[in-house]
Amino acid sequence: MIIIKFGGSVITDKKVKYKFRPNVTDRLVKEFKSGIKKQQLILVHGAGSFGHILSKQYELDKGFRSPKQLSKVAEVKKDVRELNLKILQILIRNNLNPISISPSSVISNNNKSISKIDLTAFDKPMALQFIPVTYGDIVMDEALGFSICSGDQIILHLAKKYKPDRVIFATNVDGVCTKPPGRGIKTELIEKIDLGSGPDLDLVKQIEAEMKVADVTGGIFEKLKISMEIAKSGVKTNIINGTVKNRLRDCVKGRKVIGTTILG
Ligand code: IP8
Repeated sequence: MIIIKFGGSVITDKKVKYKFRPNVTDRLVKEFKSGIKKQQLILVHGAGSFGHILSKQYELDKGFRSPKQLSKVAEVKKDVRELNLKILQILIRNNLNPISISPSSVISNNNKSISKIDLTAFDKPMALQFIPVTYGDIVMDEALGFSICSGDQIILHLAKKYKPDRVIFATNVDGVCTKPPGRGIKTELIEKIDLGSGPDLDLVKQIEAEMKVADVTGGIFEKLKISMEIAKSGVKTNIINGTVKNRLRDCVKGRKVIGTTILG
């Protein structure tokens, strides 16, 4: 099994509300399709500018604060569903058989973390070789009323449960760097983090300040933390640049590509 995340910053323009990138998404779909052999696939996608902008503006990541937020929660949930529909359409046009799983129907949070997830919603479609497709969403939260459940959090749970051969995060950066890139400071891509050999956590913490755009679920640093959690259950993660042509294809094929690999 392979679990792939289409990052919201790849499939949308994260700075422009509702700017979907159909061509990029279509290319990514074609790439994993040509790379995959017979493995089962689960696809998870981020919310991008369909979820993060309003969530940040109305502090939806903090949970219920005021009744004024409710219409915004409703709106974001509709918006991320709309993004999901666009992706389903592209998958179907590429002759794949996706089954969409709405996170809020199968997941509950407690204080921003997943406390319940109904995996039969994934098991049953997979038994028929459908591709389960799910996404970052707002879900009900036992402590906070509602909270954000990122695609990365969902992947962490799925990876722990299904122990896939690999998790691949298709992001808009080459991987995790020693320092935030693009500020004239010398930075290097961290090619491999092997938890078994004790990674230098101070090094990876330096990238925390990287994401300047609205991102209520933490950006590349959060992704690294999640990948390290995934690695603890023995599952390998690749963080790669999905904006570069054929990188996802080659990664799915098991070729060595530019990126950060996290091993348990
Ligand atoms: O883009 C965030 O999911 P992500 C979901 O996977 C919302 O982090 C609603 C902002």
